[in-house]
Amino acid sequence: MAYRWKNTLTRDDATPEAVFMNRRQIIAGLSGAALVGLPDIARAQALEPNSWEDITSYNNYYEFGTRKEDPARNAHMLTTSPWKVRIDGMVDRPGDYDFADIMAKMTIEERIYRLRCVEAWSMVVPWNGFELADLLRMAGVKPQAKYVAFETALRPDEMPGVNSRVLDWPYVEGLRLDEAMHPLTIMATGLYGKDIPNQNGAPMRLVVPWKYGFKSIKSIVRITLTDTQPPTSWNKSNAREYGFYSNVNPNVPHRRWSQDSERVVGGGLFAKRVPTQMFNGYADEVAGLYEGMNLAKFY
Ligand SMILES: Nc1nc2c(c(=O)[nH]1)N[C@H]1C(S)=C(S)[C@@H](COP(=O)(O)O)O[C@H]1N2
Ligand SMILES: [Mo]
Repeated sequence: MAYRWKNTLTRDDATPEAVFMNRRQIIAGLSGAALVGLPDIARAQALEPNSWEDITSYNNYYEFGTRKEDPARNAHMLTTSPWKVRIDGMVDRPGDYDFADIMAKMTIEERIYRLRCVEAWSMVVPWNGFELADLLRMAGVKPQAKYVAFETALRPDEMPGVNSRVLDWPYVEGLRLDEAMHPLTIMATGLYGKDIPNQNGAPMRLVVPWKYGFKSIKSIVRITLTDTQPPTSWNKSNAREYGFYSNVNPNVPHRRWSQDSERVVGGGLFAKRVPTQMFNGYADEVAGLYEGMNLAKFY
């Protein structure tokens, strides 16, 4: 049964993208029609997805360049099939898993989440994907494991951006095991019912909706279960500005800008700024993971 966060109710059924689906990216979420008859309070909370155009042309994927338009221009160079994902470390069944075999075993559903970048912009994305917990259970997590480390592909021939030393390649990220196992944490494999475009992290990228966007690492080739906190790219690059946890928190400013509001991408003349919410609006679901942590502090 699909886990449904209360605000993941809507899709804009006037959006033409919604009608495109393929066999691998079956939409199992609520259709727009399901909104009809909902009380106004539910509509008011509902997230209106950004357009396909917004989501696929305004990206951060530094392996393809640092400007927002670079990934859409360059990411076609990435070969995503065949694709292997090494799952290793503290697991019962380590190995090189074929992405197609993973897809055959996982339940794909739709999750409409807000993505909040640490740069103070956001958009609402109708992902298709599966729960990371299901993949980790497939590999069998050993009891000693406390963290999950992730690694992006590093292909200098296909990724023009890795010739720049803007980050230490490959891009790496990490989660605490309980964060990784949380039902909101997904591996996204699709967008608007189609295969996820390369610029968004094909064939498989992490989405952790209550954390700043840089935690949602793209084009994953390796997942390692470990008992020590793994290094993460932005923390290695600047530990004073980017923490390991990096939960969305309007009360903790970035050292160079406020985090208390965000620019909503798209909208043209109607572009707006909205207040940033604690845990990006997912506090009811995830605040319990951080009991005892001082939410006024930088982590
Ligand atoms: N490998 C890799 N993953 C990455 C990034 C990156 O540069 N390289 N950028 C991150 C940042 S900063 C954000 S905001 C999101 C953007 O995801 P999107 O382009 O799908 O909106 O991807 C994250 N994942
Ligand atoms: Mo970001």
